[in-house]
Amino acid sequence: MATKAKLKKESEETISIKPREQKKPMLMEIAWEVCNQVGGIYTVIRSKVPSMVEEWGENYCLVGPYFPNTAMIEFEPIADLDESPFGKTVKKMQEMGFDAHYGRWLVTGKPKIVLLDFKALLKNTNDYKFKLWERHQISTLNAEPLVDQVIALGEMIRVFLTEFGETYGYKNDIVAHFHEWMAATALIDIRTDNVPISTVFTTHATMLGRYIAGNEADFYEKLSGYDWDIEAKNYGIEAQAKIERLAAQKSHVLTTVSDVTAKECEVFFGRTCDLILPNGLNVTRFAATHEFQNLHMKYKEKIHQFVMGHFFQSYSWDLDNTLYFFTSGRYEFRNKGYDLTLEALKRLNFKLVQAGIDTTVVMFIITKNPVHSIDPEVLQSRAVMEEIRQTCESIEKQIGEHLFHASASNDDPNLPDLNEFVDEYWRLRLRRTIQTWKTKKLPHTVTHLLKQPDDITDYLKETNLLNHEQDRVKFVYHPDFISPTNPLFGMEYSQFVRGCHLGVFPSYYEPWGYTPLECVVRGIPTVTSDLSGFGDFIMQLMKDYDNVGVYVVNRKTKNFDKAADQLAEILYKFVTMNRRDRIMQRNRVENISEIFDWTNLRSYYDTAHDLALKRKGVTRM
Ligand code: 1S3
Repeated sequence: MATKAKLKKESEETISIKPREQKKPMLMEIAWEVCNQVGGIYTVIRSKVPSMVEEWGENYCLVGPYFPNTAMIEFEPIADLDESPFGKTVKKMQEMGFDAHYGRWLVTGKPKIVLLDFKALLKNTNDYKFKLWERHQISTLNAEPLVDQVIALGEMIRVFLTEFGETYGYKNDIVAHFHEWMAATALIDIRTDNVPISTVFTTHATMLGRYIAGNEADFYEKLSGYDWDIEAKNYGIEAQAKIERLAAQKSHVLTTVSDVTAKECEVFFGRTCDLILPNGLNVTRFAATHEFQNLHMKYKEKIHQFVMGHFFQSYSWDLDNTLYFFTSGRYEFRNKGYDLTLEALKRLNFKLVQAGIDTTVVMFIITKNPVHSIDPEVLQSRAVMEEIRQTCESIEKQIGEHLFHASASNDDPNLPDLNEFVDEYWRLRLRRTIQTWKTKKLPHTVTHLLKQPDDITDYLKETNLLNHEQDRVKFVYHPDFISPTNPLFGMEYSQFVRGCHLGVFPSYYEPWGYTPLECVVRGIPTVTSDLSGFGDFIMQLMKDYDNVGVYVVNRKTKNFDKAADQLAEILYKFVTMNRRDRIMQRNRVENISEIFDWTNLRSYYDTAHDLALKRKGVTRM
């Protein structure tokens, strides 16, 4: 990989500089998603913590926004501000009248964290906006409300970093690592003010890339010809695009998460990325391989329960001959490849019916779109099925007790007629419950009452993929993320992933893409695309990726129709694989998970921080 060669050169240069007497450097990672889960950046930061704490110890601190509801759960204040430069700076800020909090983030690794409550600053937003325009020519006219919050938080981060430098004493040995434009106005300011802090900026997607790719065909073909300024005006995102661009240009070290996004950075930021920082996870592997296979069985059983409650009210089939596919992520119909996934599944359904294959595929689409509530009919069906189960358990108990008595008091070794052991009440109750449950209606394709139809429901309707009995591919569109409190699944997302057979993520725009990686580390095969950072990374890393259980759809070279064909073929092959081969494939995919452990991938971050210090003339000890 070109990037790796570059990395190596930089670190050799770094080593050749003689270390001078100095304190150990300080590292702060700053992001909107510190202690504030919005999307993938939260996963990057949170999962990386143990590895970062291992390297930086008490010299590491995270900085993010203070939101009381999240802080209540994830944040533990340090009551008496300690004597560390972080504690002292927060104290200073409090004395200046800012609402700054210092403590520990209650995640694995328990790092130090500073949370800044910017609420009180929102009333001054117009002044900050004027300053942004005056100093950096960033226009915030008609910008979305998030921009106001970002600017207010940025002002607090600026004060914090400037004060931190004063408290700690500038020795050019402080690194501030900013993630994404939402944390980046402070970077622009401290660079303009010449605050002697080394800065790293990581973009996890470009604003323009996300917008254009989501709306226009041939984004990648046209990429080199886009004018960032015209497009930013076009999409009404001038403020966001300019903040991002200036942060990228002014940082000492510019990084992104994949080679795919690095190309966008060149076009939209006018600067080449210094380094690529691939995303990892905290990988926990079991001593015995069969452990994760057992977990697959355990959680598959839970999904069976959902499927019975959801579908068997209308008709039933053999659950032992059923495969669970899923896709999940932010609701970006084109970018996340939901359009391609649906089209390929339509073709798969046709192929399976044509070939007379009796395997059933249940496709779960897990994303988030505005809903009123869970559909009461869906809940009702599940509840009645639970009643059937309870009735069966009562009958089972009754039979058991009667059978024991009959057997103990009878000399006849033959099994008595078990029917005699169930009394009329339970027979009737079971029959009535089953009768009230069964319906001729088709099983719902959507589990919730959506506020309005969307591209997914439109597609299912237009193509008549409405869970007909003869369809081999069934759909469950769940427009909310899965959580243990959700009454339909009652499981964690990670458990749901384990219970499935295949994750399908053929994204069109995906700087990295955690979803396929989350499958890999749980030993679940997955589909990705060569336009996603993860897909591109795996293709550079190994040749036989599909044999390992990572299938890549070639969206770079294939148009939508051909890519849909390729995906349908991949899915068809997967469906027709035998159970033994699927088990072996799960072992193989789980086997590569260690590559993505932060203990291996943190080194990319180390290089970025070393380089940032080096560009200020410091060598990390
Ligand atoms: C971004 O989150 P997204 O889903 O909006 O950042 C993630 C973390 O780097 C990345 O995995 C994803 O591709 C980006 O799109």
